[in-house]
Amino acid sequence: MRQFFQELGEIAKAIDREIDELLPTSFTKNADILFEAIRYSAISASKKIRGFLLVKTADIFNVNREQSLKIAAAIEMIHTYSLIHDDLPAMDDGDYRRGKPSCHKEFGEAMGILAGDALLTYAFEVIASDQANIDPILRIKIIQEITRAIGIKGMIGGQVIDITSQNMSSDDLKEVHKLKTGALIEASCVAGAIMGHASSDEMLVFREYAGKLGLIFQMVDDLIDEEDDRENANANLLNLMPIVKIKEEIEELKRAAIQGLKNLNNHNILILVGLINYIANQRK
Ligand code: GRG
Repeated sequence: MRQFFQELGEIAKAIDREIDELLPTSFTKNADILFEAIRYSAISASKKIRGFLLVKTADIFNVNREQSLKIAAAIEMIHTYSLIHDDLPAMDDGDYRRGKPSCHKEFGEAMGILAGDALLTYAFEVIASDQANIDPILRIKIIQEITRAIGIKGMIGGQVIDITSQNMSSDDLKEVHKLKTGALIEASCVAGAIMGHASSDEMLVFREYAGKLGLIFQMVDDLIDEEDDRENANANLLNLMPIVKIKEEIEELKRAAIQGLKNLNNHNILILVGLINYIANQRK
């Protein structure tokens, strides 16, 4: 596990450097506040799990790091946008994020909305641009995968169901988890596989693995909520299933995901096994 944490830390730093280089610092003096807000949120204490997943999946196919880090940085910009918007008063109304005041608390609500919008838009500018020399067909496939994951039938749809639904069953809530949190995690892995020209069979394995990883991620987050102040909490599996059952399901999802990866018969998948172990065991 020590090697896993070392790699996670190194890649997180490399993604941070990439984001730092990619993000513009200025455009016109009167808009400098926007760049400050974007950098405040995007370059901060984040684990960079989605970007790590993308880079390590791409590594399996020996994709050039310059290329995978660029797309990983874009994925992390999209993730940061979702957190900035999720923290807004109209959503989860979060005062703190990544160990400091949330974006709108620091820069005001309007700037929070705009910083999120700008990060989302800029991420696609990065992916579509030719600066990393990625085959344009692959760029389109990556954009297709990510937009599907974060759009109406993905993250946004999941957030809407979460906000508007009452009396969800545990299965309903797991579907929301898959859309709201899992879809971008799945897309991160699939984007790495797309960059590596994975075959359709390989693609399926990565999709299955990352789909399960995404669901585990949110199920563990629900478990963590047990210790938190849940006055304003969203729907949580803890209210719908016994803890022991949630833990059993996490173990079963993990087991199935690892088995799928092992069927690829490739030694380089071990880091993805490390990742799912790490996510499943986080403060569980
Ligand atoms: C409002 C557009 C919009 C979307 C909101 C993604 C989403 C939909 C909501 C997620 C909000 C949230 C806090 C979910 C809980 C899962 C969680 C802890 C996400 C944080 O992800 P980490 O732990 O964060 O990977 P870091 O800071 O390490 O990047």
